[in-house]
Order: sequence, then C-alpha cells, then structure tokens
Amino acid sequence: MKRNTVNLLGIGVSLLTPCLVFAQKNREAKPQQPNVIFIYADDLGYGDLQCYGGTQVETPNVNRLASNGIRFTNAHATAATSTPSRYSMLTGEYAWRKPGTDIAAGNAGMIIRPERYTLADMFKHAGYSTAAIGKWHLGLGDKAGEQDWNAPLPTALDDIGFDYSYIMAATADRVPCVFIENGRVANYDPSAPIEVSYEKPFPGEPLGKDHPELLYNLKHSHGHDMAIVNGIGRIGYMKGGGKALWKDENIADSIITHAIDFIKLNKDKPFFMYFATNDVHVPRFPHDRFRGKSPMGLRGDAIVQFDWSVGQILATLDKLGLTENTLIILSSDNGPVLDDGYADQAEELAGDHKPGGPLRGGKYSAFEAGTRIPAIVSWPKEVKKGLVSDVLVSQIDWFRSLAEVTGARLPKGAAPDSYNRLGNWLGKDTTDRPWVIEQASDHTLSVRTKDWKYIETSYGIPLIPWGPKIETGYSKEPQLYDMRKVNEQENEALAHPEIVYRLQGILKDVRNRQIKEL
Ligand code: NG6
Ligand code: CA
Repeated sequence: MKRNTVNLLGIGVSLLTPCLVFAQKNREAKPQQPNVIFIYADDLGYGDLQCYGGTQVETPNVNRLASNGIRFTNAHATAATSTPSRYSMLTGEYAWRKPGTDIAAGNAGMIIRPERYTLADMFKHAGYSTAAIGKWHLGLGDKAGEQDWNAPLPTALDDIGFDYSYIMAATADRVPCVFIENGRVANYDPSAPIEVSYEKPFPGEPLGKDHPELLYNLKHSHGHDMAIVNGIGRIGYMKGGGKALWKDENIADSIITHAIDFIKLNKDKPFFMYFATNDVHVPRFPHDRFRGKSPMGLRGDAIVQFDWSVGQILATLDKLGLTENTLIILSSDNGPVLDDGYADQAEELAGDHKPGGPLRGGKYSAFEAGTRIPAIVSWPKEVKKGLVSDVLVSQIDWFRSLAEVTGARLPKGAAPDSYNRLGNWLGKDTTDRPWVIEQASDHTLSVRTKDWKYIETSYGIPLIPWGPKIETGYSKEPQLYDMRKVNEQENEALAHPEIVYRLQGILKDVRNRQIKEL
C-alpha cells in the first residue's frame, strides 16, 4: 500500500523512491521478532507431568501449552544437576570443559564471567529486553565467599546480558535466603545486616543439627542442618536478613509477580525472559492454596504450583494479546529425585507415580532419567499445534537455534558447542541430532544416539552415597544400551564392540573439539 503511494507521487520525489522501497523491503524481510520465554523447572522429571503420562497429578496449564505446540519425547538437558546444566544452556559450551561449574554454593563467585558471550547477550544485541527471574545458581559477585551482601554486588547478571534480574542466588536450600534484584538484596533491611559463610557458623545463630525444635516447617533427612530460616534448615551459615528473608511458601508468588510485571512493561517490544522456577526443588514448601491438591504430598503439590505458574504466564500473554507471537520453551534443568534431603515424604507418598517415567536412574545419574527431561515448544504463529516429536534434541542447541530466530550474528568463539537445530525445535525438520552428550554429577559422560547409549567407564559407586536412593549408572566396564528397549537394563557392550568403538570415537572428537558440523 505504502509503496504504491510512493510510486504515485511523481517526479519530484521519485529520487527518494528506491530508498523508501528498500527500507520497506527490509522491514518485510525481517518478520516481527517473537518474544521468547523459557519456563525452566527444577528437578522436574520425564514422567512428572500429566501430558508425559503422570497420573497422580493434574497439570492442565502445561497440558494446554503442549496441545498448542510440540511435546518432545527425546529431549536432553546437558547435565544431571543444575549448575552445569544451566551453564551449558546459557553459554552454549559444555560445562565439563570449564572447571568450577559443579553444583554451586550460595556464595560462589559469578561462574559465567562478564567477557563470556551469553544467550542473554545474544537477545540483547538483537534488540530484546532481557530478564532472568527465579533460580540462578551460577554465582554472583567477583569472588567466592567475598561478597558483601549489604552493598551492590560488583558483578551481577547485567554484566552477562540481563537487563533485569530478580533471582535467588543459588537454590532454596542454600543461604543466602533472600532475593537479589538487579545485583542487590531486594527489600534490604538495614536493621539486619547479612553475613554468609559456607565455612563456619556465626556465634549465637542456632543450627538445624542442634535445634530440631526450631525446624517447625520442615525437617531435614540428610544434610541441610546448618542455618535455620523460616523453620527450615539450609546448607551454609547465615546471619541477618530481617524482612528481606524469603518465606518458602511465597517464592512462587514472588517470582511470578515479577515475571508478569516484566512482561507487561515490555509488551510493546520483543523480550526474552528466563523464568526459572524453584519448583520442584527441595525444600518443597508450596503455598497453602496448593496443599493437598495432589495425593503425593509436598512434591506433588509443588508440581501443581509449578503448573499454576505456567498458567499465570499464559493468561498474561493472552490478556495482552501476545500469545500468537511468543515462543515458549518449557523444560527442566535435570531429572527427578524424591528424597533430596528433607523429610517431605516424597518417597512414601509417590504411590504409582514414576517421576522419571519408564527411564532408569534420576537426578545426578548417568542413566537416562538424569538428563532426559520434558520439553515443550509453543509459538502459535510458526509452530503447528498438538505435535508430539521423538526427534533427538539437546538444550545445548537453544543458543544457536534462537540466534537463528532473532537473526543475530554471533561473535567468534561464542556458543562453541551449540548448533542451529531450529528446524527440529519448530517441528519442521525431523532429522535427529546425530548424537547428544549427557553429563552425570561425577562428570561421567554418555553419548546418546537415537538408538544407542554409551556410558564411559567410571570409578564411582553404583548408588548415590549421600541419601537419595538413585542408581548412578557408573561402572568400571563400558556400557552400551539399546535405547529402543528404553530402560537401560542389558549392557550390550560385549555384543556390539563396533558400536562402542564408534560412540567412543564421537566422544573423543567432541572432547577434542574435532566436530565441525553436525
Ligand atoms: C545436593 C543437595 C541437594 C540439592 C543438590 C543440588 C545435600 C545433602 N544435597 O548437594 O539437596 O541441593 O545438591 O541440586 O546437601 S540442583 O538441582 O540444584 O543441582
Ligand atoms: Ca535441578
């Protein structure tokens, strides 16, 4: 329409015409960039959601998201615990390449250094407003243990591409138990200065191990017997905090409120929001209104609370008319665990519920339930509704696949392990990734192809030694499983040495950065 008008304007302005036409074409060539939201659950297993076969818990909002997009049945997190999984996803580099990326303490220094080009940098440079809301667990400040929590932190998320952040430094079971907003403690209470240590207790502060009577909200089953905050024992020592201390039952409400505010504020321009829930990590302590909503006790109720959070985001997008052009990826950082250190009866009340579905192992483990996770993608404008895909995909590829969506050009060396597999993620290409790499909690690596899985030899013991009853998948023998049989029961390494050899070769090439293309 506009082009016609320009053409009709006659000789006087015709010199300008090519320029205007070019600008117009340019605008047409670049479709309106979608908003991108990651809904990243914590320890949510392959079998935990109703749309993945969970029968003991209702997750209507996640079901709705899945029926509006694609549900992946062969999607993989990069690692079986939080910090390495998140590190890999946000940098596009395997965490096992980078020392210091294991489960972080609450006073770890920033693990992703400011000079690293992150997924958030990519969005920001593509013109997006960016935010991280919820669980962080990738360190803050310059140096481990040296943060002054009473002042702005010298390095925080704005140094790695997030315009806005409202986060928990680590996990809810680790001190400091306060939210950090844009690099400083939210609701800071000057009458209760904050001190944090992972080495020694603060004189006069009661500890969970000595004062079980003060653990009025939740008792520990293993570990988690140091500082007491909100009647719950934690990992690490802490003093002060006053009115800034979180109440576990309000965490989901706090983070969703900030997420909704961020969406509203940015409704007129493209935004990227990394929304990382505390659910369903321990301590599981959902709000009263979710109590008893599942037959599985606190863990099931935390899944219901997670589903509610998803519903809040969907409703906000609907209300603002943003649903059509918002790309949502819902997934989890690693597989499930029942007893992860609190007496919340997760094991006793699980009944028939299988948090890892048919898969063997769980959080921490080299077996499949450690890293095969739920993954749902919805983008009504571009993605067909109601698809279920068994294409082999990995979270490591979100970085370059989304760079394709935004049209961003990445600097040299950025996201070295990430590949553009956008076609897979949008349901347009069903070619499997040739392999994915999975990292167990002791750094044992596995190579998974569509049909086979090789677990490298490891000297770890067969069961997690510190409490959770989970098989590690570690063995001094090389292991090879036929994944068409799903549950990794029969080691076929001796029967198929040529396949073992081929998968070992892939692992060696990936380790030595010999893979150029997929
Ligand atoms: C373990 C904790 C566990 C959980 C995990 C990290 C103990 C005994 N266990 O060390 O409760 O916090 O670390 O989980 O302290 S993750 O999902 O953040 O990786
Ligand atoms: Ca986790």
